[in-house]
Amino acid sequence: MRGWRLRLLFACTTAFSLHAESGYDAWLRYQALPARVNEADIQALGDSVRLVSGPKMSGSSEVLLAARDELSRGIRGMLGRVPRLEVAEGALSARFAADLPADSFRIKTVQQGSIRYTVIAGGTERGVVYGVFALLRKIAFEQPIDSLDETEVPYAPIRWVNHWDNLDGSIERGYGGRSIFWENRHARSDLSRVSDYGRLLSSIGINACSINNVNADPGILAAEMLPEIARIAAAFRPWGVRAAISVDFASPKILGGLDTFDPLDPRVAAWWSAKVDELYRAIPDLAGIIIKADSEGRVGPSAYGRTHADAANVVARALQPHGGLLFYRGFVYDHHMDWRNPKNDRARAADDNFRPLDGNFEPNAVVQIKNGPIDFQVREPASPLFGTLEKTNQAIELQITQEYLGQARHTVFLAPMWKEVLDFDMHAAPRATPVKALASGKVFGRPVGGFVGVSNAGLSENWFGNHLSQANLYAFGRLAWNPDLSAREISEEWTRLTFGPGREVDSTISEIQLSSWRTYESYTGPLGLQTLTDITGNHYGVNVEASERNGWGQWHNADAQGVGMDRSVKSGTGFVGQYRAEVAKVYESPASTPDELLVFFHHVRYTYRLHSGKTVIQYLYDLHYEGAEAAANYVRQWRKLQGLIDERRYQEVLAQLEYQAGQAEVWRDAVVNWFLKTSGIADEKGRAGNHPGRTEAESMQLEGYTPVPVTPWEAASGGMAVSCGISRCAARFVFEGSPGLHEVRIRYFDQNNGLARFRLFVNGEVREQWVASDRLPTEKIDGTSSSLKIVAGVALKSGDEIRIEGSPDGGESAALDYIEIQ
Ligand code: GCW
Repeated sequence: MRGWRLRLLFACTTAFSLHAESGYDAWLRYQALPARVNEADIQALGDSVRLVSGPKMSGSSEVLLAARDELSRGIRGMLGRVPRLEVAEGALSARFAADLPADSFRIKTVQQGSIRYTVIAGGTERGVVYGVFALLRKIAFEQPIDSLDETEVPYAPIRWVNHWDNLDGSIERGYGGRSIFWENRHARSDLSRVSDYGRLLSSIGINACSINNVNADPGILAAEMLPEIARIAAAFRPWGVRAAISVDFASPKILGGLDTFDPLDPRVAAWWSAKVDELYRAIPDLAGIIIKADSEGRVGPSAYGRTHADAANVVARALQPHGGLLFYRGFVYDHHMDWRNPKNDRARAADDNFRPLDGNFEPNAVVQIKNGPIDFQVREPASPLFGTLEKTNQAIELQITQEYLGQARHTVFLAPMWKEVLDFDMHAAPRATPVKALASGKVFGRPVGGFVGVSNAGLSENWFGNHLSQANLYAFGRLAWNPDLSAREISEEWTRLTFGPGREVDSTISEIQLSSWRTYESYTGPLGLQTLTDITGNHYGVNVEASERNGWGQWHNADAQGVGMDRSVKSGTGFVGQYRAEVAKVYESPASTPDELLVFFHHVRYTYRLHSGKTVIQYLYDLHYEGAEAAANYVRQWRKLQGLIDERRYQEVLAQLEYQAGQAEVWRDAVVNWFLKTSGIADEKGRAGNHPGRTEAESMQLEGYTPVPVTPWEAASGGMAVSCGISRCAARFVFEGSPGLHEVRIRYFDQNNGLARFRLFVNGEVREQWVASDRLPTEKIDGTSSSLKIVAGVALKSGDEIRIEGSPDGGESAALDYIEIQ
């Protein structure tokens, strides 16, 4: 009987759960749990759930009410019926919450005689919300909830996200639509997205969010802006998320009308102090201020010969009376470096700049350090600065938005990469000193420290523009709360909550996620080459030489004999010497440097043998083929999930993975061909430079199309494309392969300045047509616009004519690269 009932329920809820989902609820979907819909499960919680917060706060604030409503929403969604929920005060608070540190929580089942109830206690109200989300996760994971007794304390007090949102509503390096905060230099009139975002942040323990770009518009501090910031802060407040802002260091001059912004000028100090007072009158719980100075064209203390500590401190002091924090970014470097000088090295910049200042910062100032010494590349070693600062607060900055990591068009789950950095032992003291402990202030007993993630979620329905990219925000929050969690645990949690439950679903998605960073690395920049992208442009498409011979310092020094930056002390830039001796010892010689960072630290010949025994060049070839194959495999894996998850997200992720697989081939061919040409060393397996079944467009019979060289040459097969300068052009050739059903793969270019149309004909009959309507970030024919159309199941025999017709539109010339028949 019971079995039947369960099965029936299961059938209903499965059907129900497959309704189209937009991704808006992310991991807070609260899907009905078929196996648990019975009274016993609800009764496990007792007659009620009581929420109590530490004595410092009042018992009925909006945070506690949000916590109660969330609990009700979650339990109703998953279990069908809600027990009594109470916000309790007084004795319960003294008994369960009084000893809890801020932001921590306790969940406990209490049995008093015949009365049983569950208490969720928080050191602060925020802790209560975190406890609520933790209990809801337990229910979602179908863990026992009938005799709970556990306490969780967050690893670090700073668990922030930064947004690089501009006041006009655009987002620097944002890939999920426009700003949820700003439009047209005002806070949006409808801030419900901010509130829903606050809920997501709160669910993973994030307690503050900065709301404007670190490349800050001075206007953020204008008097008329403060009420707007206050509205955004109010939308976050019920979720225990505090707002913060980024400021322009020249504000005293630009906005305040002073003739200087010299941090040591008393008028400047007075201006900051008055401005910060004004800010706190409008937003009493403002979390703090972030400053990017003397970096990438931003002005800073160097204008007056002052130090970064002087700059940080003048604002930090203004914040002190209000309990606010000042974050000063460690991302300071010269982007006009002379590449001809082999001793120059951008990687040195953070340590060179901040080492001499250790101990000179105010106690509420925090140096915010990017995970690696360069800039969010696909792989970098940990920044040596984590191990250098002993008397200065620090926080690690991780990038959730996938700037150099596929811009939410490639699935790249970042927890495995972050874990490698967080767990890396910097040997800064005789005991183990992993980056997570240093950044959190644990090693040198700093008062504050922790984690900052650059999130840049936007107005797109699924927040990031890619359903699978949501996992990076989830992972960031979970790691900031507990960096000892493994990448696998996090990915399994996220998958279960976001797409599950379902065994096949859980394992397939988790496996894709867990391998995705290494897959991306293998086709975009293995061995520590860094992401081989257009570094002076959109940071997206392939462009192997873009980082060379310019002042930005992301050089990899590839020449005919070898590749890599010599950063050793003995013969190179000396960067290795910035690490503590134990670490420096490993990186100083190629023999002891791990393969995956070899060319980050050393210039080696292409014939140099890795620890695996392969030569560098063969490894580069092999890995690019493996990476592209792994990306293609994601599509196959994903297809198995049809019918097991809702159709809308199934189709959207499928389209994204298919796109990624096509793009991985462009990367593969470009990087492989580039190294083949530069090194002159053949691929042992004969793949590099050989493309079976491929006909270059420039070698077809052209009607109206003209051949054009592509820049960079490696972004197009054979270095050439054909482009159409009239209203319609065509290219044709005769198929000479074996008869049967074939896949016809057309590589064309889809810029963002037009909607060119294409038609594929076989023997004069239209077989497929499409519009090049993607919004890829380029107006050029290059590695970014290179796109793939696959037409499957085309019956062909030798002698058939394949003809492709292109109709340009706007600036888009219906350019074609090749057709490949498989
Ligand atoms: O990675 C670079 C980005 C810039 C960014 C800068 C920074 C906000 O390309 O867009 O500027 O880092 O972190 O300040």
